[in-house]
Amino acid sequence: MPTSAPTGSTPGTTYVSMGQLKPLKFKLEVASSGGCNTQGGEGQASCGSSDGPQDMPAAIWDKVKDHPCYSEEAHHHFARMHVAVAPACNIQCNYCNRKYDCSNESRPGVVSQKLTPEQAVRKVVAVASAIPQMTVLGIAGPGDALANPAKTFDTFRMLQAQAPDIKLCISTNGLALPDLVDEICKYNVDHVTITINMVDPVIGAKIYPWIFWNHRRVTGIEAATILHQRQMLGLEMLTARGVLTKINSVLIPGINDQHLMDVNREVKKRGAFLHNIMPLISEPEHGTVFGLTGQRGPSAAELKAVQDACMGGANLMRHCRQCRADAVGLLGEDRSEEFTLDKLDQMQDVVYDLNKRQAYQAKVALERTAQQAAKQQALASAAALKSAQNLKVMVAVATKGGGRVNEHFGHVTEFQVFEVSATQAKFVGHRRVDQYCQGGAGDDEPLPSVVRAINDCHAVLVAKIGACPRDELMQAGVEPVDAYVGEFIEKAALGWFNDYRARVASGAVVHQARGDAQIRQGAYTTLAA
Ligand code: CLF
Ligand code: SF4
Repeated sequence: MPTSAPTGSTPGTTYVSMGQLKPLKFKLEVASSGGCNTQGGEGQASCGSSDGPQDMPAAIWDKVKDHPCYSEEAHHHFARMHVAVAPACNIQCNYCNRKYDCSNESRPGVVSQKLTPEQAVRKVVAVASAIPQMTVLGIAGPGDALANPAKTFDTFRMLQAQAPDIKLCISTNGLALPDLVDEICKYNVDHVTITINMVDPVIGAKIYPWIFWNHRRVTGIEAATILHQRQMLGLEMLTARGVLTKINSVLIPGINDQHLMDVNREVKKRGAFLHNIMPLISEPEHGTVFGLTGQRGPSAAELKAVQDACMGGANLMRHCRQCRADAVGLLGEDRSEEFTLDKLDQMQDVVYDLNKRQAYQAKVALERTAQQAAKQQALASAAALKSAQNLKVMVAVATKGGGRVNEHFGHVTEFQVFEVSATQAKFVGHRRVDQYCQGGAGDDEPLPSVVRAINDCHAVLVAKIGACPRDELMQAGVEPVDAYVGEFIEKAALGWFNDYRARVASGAVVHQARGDAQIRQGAYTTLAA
C-alpha cells in the first residue's frame, strides 16, 4: 500500500467541475466512445490490457487491435516508433529534464537526435520497410507534440502521403490541446494521450512550477488551474469527436498517490478510453527537481495497489514502458540505434512494401486467434481443478515477443509479470533488469538485482536457464521453470499454476507469500542480441 498520507481530500481542495468549464456546444458521447470503458468490475476493467473484439464495438476494436499501447495483447506483436520533432515545451514538470541523453536510458524526454519533419518521414519509411510489425507513429517529444504544432502536423501530412497505413498518435500535456482538436481530426489522428497528474490544482502546484500561457509565465495554483481546465476541455472535445484518448498519470508517492483515484474517476466521466498510471522515474543524476529533492518513485507493490484501487473506473493500461521520445521497436525494446541519421544516409533504395506489411499482419491475426483459444482452454482446465482454488500468485515470464515463453533467462532485459489464479492469467507489469549473461558463461553480479525485480513472483518461466542462476533463484524462493518453452504465455502460466496448486494440495510444497519488488529505473534496454 502507498505509505504516504492522503493528499486528495484535504480541506481546500479546489476541483474544477464540468460546470465551471466553458460550456461545450456538443453532446458528450462518453458511453459510446469506448464500449468497454463503461463496464466496471474486476473482469472488465482492463480493456487496454487484454480485451478483445467481443468486448467493444467493432469500430473501436479496429482502432486498437494493432496499437501496442492501446491493446496489451497487441503489444506482444506490434511495434511503435517515435520521431523527435517536437523539442519545445509550454510547461515545466518537476520530473522532467530534456537535456539528458544516454543510449541506455529509457524514459520520456530522452533523445539522441532531434529531427526535422522531412528527416522524420524518411526515418519512418525506412523503419516501416525494415520492421513490418511497426504499425504506429507517435510524436511524444522530447518536448510537447502540441507545443510544436507546425512540426508535428507537417510530419503527419507528409507521412500520410507515403505510408497511409501507419496509425498516427500524439502525446501531450494538454495545454494547447483545445486549440488543435480540429487539426488532430484533419490528419485522422485516432489516438491522443494526455498526461494528467491531478484534477486538484493544489496538488498540481506541487508538480508543475510554471506554465507558459498567453505570452507569459504563470506559476503556482493559477498555473495548475489553467492546465487542469485545458486538459479537461481538450479531453471532452476529443471524446465528442470520436478520438480515442489515453490518460497518462505519473504516480508520485506522497503527492498524488491517493489522488489518482479521483483522476481516474474524472477522466472516465469525460470519456477517456484508457488510464495509464506510471511510476515516477526519479534519480539525482537526471537533474530533475524531484530527482534533486530526493522525491522517490513507488515500489512495485505501491504501483499495483494504486492501479488496483482504480479498477472499475477508466480502463487501466499496465504495459507502458515509459519510452524515450525517439524509441523504435516493440515496447520493451529499443532499436533506435539502427536508424540514426548516419545509417539512414547509407540505406539505399528503401522500398515501402505494403504487401509485406499486410502479410505480416495477417499472420499475426492467426497467431492471436490461436493464443486466445489456448488461453480459454487453459482457463477451463484451471477452473476445473478443485485443489487450492483461492490461490493467487505472480509469475515472471522471459519473452522476446509473439506472446510466447521464448527467451533465455540470461538474455532477459525485461521480465513480463502476470497475476495468475484459477480464473485468470493477467498481465500486471514488466520489470527491467540488467542482462544476467554479459557474454559467455554468465555473470553472477546481476542476479541479486534480477531477484529484487521479481521478488514478488513465485516462479519465472524461461526458455532455458543455467545451473547457477537456477540454484540461486530456488534459494531466493523463485521457482525457475523451463518446461513450457515456446508455449503461449497465459497457457504456460496457468499450466505451471495448476501444477503448483496440486503440489500445495498434496503437501509437497508449502505456499508462502512473497515480498515486494523493486521497480528498476534506467536499466539496459539495448543489450540483448
Ligand atoms: Fe507513443 Fe504514447 Fe502513442 Fe504509444 S508510447 S505516443 S501511445 S505510440 Fe506507449 Fe511508450 Fe507508454 Fe507512451 S509504452 S510511454 S503509453
Ligand atoms: Fe517535460 Fe513533457 Fe512535462 Fe514538458 S510536458 S516538462 S516535455 S514531461
